[in-house]
Amino acid sequence: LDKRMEWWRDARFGMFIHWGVYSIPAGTYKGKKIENIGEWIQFFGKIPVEEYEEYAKQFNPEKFDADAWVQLIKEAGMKYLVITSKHHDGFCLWDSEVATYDIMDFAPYKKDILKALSEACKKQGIKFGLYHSILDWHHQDAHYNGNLREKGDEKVYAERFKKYLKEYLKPQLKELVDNYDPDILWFDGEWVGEFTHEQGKELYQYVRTLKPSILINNRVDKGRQGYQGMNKGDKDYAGDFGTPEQEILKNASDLDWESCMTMNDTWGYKSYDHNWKSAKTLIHNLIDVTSKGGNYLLNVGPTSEGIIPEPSVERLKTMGNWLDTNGEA
Ligand code: FUL
Repeated sequence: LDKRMEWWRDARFGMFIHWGVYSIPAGTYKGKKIENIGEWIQFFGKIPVEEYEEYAKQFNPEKFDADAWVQLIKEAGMKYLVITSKHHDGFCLWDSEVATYDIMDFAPYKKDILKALSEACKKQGIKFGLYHSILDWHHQDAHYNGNLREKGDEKVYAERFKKYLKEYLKPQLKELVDNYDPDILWFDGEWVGEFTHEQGKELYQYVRTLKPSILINNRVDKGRQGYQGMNKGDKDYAGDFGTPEQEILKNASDLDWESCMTMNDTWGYKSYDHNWKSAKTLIHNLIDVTSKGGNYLLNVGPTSEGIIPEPSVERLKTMGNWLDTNGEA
């Protein structure tokens, strides 16, 4: 484990990218501002799947420039990125063979976003990670606990979920590992009703078999144990590192953990969220996290055109400058 974790422990600072179809409504549905985090607008706005699909048909981020994004990552002093290959809404940022709800088959853009980014990362020496949601609001068999499915026989749903794991989720993970050679798989949405601890352990093993050196977060398993993270010594719990969210642990230097955080109050882009943390606060957080043995995974939510919002860019550059003058944390 130590050998496998080495680069990640040294890395300290990474970029989280929440990007997808939700950047089109950008927090507003039918003229109404929908409360809560932007990437959840389908859920909180109670938007029917067919209606949400209309946004996907408009997703055409013509200003997206993979090299420029990775350049910014470097300027910020970050060493890795984690981007949403698929968030809870189910839309895929690559050309999935088991789905049509993806950037090639469903949206006008017709360019493989993950391909561009993974290549830019390789070229510029940045590690490449993928966030992949287990929960899926678009797939009929994978959104128990959502507001989009009728009540029914739990046993039937459990069977259907198994089928989803076998015929949809796992093939997708294989595509992702084979085609983009990710360094990290960052799971989420593991709370989905039918998903079990046994399935979590199995999923972990499956991905490790595909690529033995890959790192996998704790949300691959059920329950987010210990520090929202790893339960030290609990060998039965799958995952390589804990993932406290919007939170800095008090004292956990004996654990591998990564604190993910937003710069404003949303992960996915919301046009009217201007509640930015100051660069000073962000630098303070970075020091706080790394001094306690954690990594800091700081989020950006690009627009539907493919632009990283200017307030984020400014802050990232300020952080990079600070790191240049004050030495790496
Ligand atoms: C949460 C998700 O539900 C949010 O949308 C976001 O991706 C965050 C990092 O993890 O559990």
